[in-house]
Amino acid sequence: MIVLVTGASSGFGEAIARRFVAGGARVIAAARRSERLQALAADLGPALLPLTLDMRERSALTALPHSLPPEWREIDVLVNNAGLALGTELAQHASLDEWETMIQTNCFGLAALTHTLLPQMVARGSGLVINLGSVAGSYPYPGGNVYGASKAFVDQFTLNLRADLVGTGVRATNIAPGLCGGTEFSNVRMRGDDAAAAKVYQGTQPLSAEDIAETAWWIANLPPHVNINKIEMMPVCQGFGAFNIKREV
Ligand code: NDP
Ligand code: 8X3
Repeated sequence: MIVLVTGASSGFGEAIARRFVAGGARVIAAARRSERLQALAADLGPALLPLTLDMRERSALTALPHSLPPEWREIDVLVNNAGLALGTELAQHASLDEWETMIQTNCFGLAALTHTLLPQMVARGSGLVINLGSVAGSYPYPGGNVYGASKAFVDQFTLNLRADLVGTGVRATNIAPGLCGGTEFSNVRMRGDDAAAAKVYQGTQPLSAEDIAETAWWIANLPPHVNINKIEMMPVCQGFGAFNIKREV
């Protein structure tokens, strides 16, 4: 099994790469920070191929798989994991540049890479696209705005892939996690304010990257007639908020 994992330089992507290599797969590990990928390759050996890739660079995405060594080109599983949230400001105070980065990475990059790799999967009559969505794609919260909307795109894109792929043997899944610690997600979202990032997880037992990796491994190893459309995961300590109502006093 050849697996392309985006965002493999940290968090879920790194854990997914480790889990699939441990299970006997060959993994193409993609991200911008090549030194992280080189370290992962040094750790995991020849079953891991590091690939420097910016999900905002359309031409780099469409050049795949031809830019890979020939023996790595038949990709069985695409894990569209690279993504980010930037900021927690309300929409009326948010940065338009940050909105653009989230939409480019979480939506366009994910769609473009899928578009590039789907024809070879369809031609072979098998393949799997695992997209990393979020509970933020289903449930709104203050400050979620474009991040939540980008993950709603991931949810609906996955379902529409399913609609288009019926009869091809190619599968598609949205893994939608809630609070998950031990990754760089909140450090990035808080723009490097590590104390603010740590507070997000204070007093909780969040999901771990390994929980997500195990789920991805399970999905990829189900019998070929089984498609998990969406799997939503939360730590037991997380629940739902009440509707926010502004009352006149
Ligand atoms: P991390 O910040 O630890 O990992 C994000 C990964 O995405 C990094 O490897 C980063 O690599 C990569 N990435 C970001 N921008 C780009 C880009 N332009 N081009 C290529 N790679 C990029 O976060 P997580 O592991 O926690 O998150 C992974 C995914 O899971 C994201 O899509 C996130 O939205 C989603 N998610 C996370 C949750 C959480 O609570 N942690 C919960 C629900 C969903 P590099 O910087 O080297 O390019
Ligand atoms: C990450 C989960 O709740 O921070 O997608 O939006 S949340």
